[in-house]
Amino acid sequence: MSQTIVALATPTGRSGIGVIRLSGERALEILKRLVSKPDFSPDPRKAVLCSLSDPVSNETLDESVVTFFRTPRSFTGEDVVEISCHGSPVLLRQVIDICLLLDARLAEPGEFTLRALSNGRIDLAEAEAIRDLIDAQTTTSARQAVRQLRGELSLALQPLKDDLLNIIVVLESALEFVEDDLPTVQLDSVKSNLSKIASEAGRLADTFRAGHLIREGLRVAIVGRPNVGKSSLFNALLGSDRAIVTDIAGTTRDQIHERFVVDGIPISLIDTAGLRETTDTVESIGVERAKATMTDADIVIVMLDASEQTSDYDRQILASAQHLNFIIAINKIDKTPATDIDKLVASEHSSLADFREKITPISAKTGEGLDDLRHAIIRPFAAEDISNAGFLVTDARHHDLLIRTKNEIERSLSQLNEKISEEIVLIGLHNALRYLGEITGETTTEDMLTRIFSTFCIGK
Ligand SMILES: Nc1nc2c(ncn2[C@@H]2O[C@H](COP(=O)(O)OP(=O)(O)OP(=O)(O)O)[C@@H](O)[C@H]2O)c(=O)[nH]1
Ligand SMILES: [Mg+2]
Repeated sequence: MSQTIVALATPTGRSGIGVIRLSGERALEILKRLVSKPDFSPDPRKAVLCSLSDPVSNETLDESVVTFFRTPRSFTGEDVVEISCHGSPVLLRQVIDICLLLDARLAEPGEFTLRALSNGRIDLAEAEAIRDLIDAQTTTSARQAVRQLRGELSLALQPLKDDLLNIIVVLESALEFVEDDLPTVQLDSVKSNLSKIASEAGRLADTFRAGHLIREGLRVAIVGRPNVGKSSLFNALLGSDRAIVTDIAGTTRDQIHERFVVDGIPISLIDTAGLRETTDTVESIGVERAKATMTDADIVIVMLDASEQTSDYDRQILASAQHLNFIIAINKIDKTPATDIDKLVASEHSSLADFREKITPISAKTGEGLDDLRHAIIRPFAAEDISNAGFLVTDARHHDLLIRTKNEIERSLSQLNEKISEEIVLIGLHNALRYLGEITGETTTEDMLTRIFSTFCIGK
């Protein structure tokens, strides 16, 4: 029997309420000691107001609400006790210490969820969804995590596993009767089912492009020569005066980054030091950092000043962005008569004619063009509105396993077409079934589980 575990389920620090959770055989016993009532027998799933006290000193610790969940009808499937104390870090520490004295041990990261998995309360994809929901940075990724938590991925995979297993059974029975080849009708149906499974695995894998985007987001760097208005744009996109803006060239020296969201995609926006040659040591370090950041970014916004001719510096910056993913923001259109791309390109910025598609005219000062710029940032990554997309695969592990499943099945399919022995074909199909099982956890190794659960937070 596994040991009873305890952890703070709410964040550390002062708060209205702090919840301590216990799971395991001794959970109720420990609660009885904490409320100093040896015959305490709370109704399962009912909140009860209790006085907690220190069993050694008999000192009253808190007035708390406790809830008991009897095995197997609990999150972990074991006896679970949740104690809602007042959210004092000192008090919470004291209650946890008492639980440890009473023979509980501190839970490892994700251990409550791991127990829920081991006891068959949830599958691995659902367990990972709990982690993703907790870690979600945007409402879009939270919504996707909830869909996975409610079993959408597992449900989508079940028919693939069932069909694959049926095919394996057919081919294995054909093996037993070596003299008889599989009748053509049956073979055709096996092939067509296999290609359906492969294409469904492929379709699910393809949703990862959008799924990855809503989960990991984009790194976006604003670069340009000094004073073009990079920090002004940074502030305007964030809607706060985060970066210092002055009319002195070389104001920004160290880069700063902040997050915001466009259509469900989390964006990490980076303001950089203006690119120019300088003898100032601090500024030149900033310039070097800006260049490094540029190459690391998913997309670079090269900023130009609409009220000034494109300079050699601007052209150099554009040249260094050539091999990167970049767009051009022509800023300060409030200062020029030409505010649309055609006029800008026809007047001060004729050397940009080749980049027409990449240009967005903006004014960081008045806010004009900023919506267009927001969309220009995400356009190369999200063709359609992904905040309202269907179910998306968001986990790289799931994506990888789906691709492997598809590849194995396609290989088996071409082996069938080439009339290669069923024995060989079956190897690939068994692999495919194992990969699908690894997503939901039936065939996941201990090592893998340890690795996955180490990415969870303590108390979950
Ligand atoms: N008229 C007008 N002025 C702007 C606009 N954007 C920025 N400015 C002004 O341009 C000057 C430079 O702006 P910053 O945002 O500090 O420019 P920067 O590119 O961050 O400059 P460095 O940090 O020195 O590289 C400030 O005086 C801003 O008020 C704009 O859209 N229109
Ligand atoms: Mg700046």
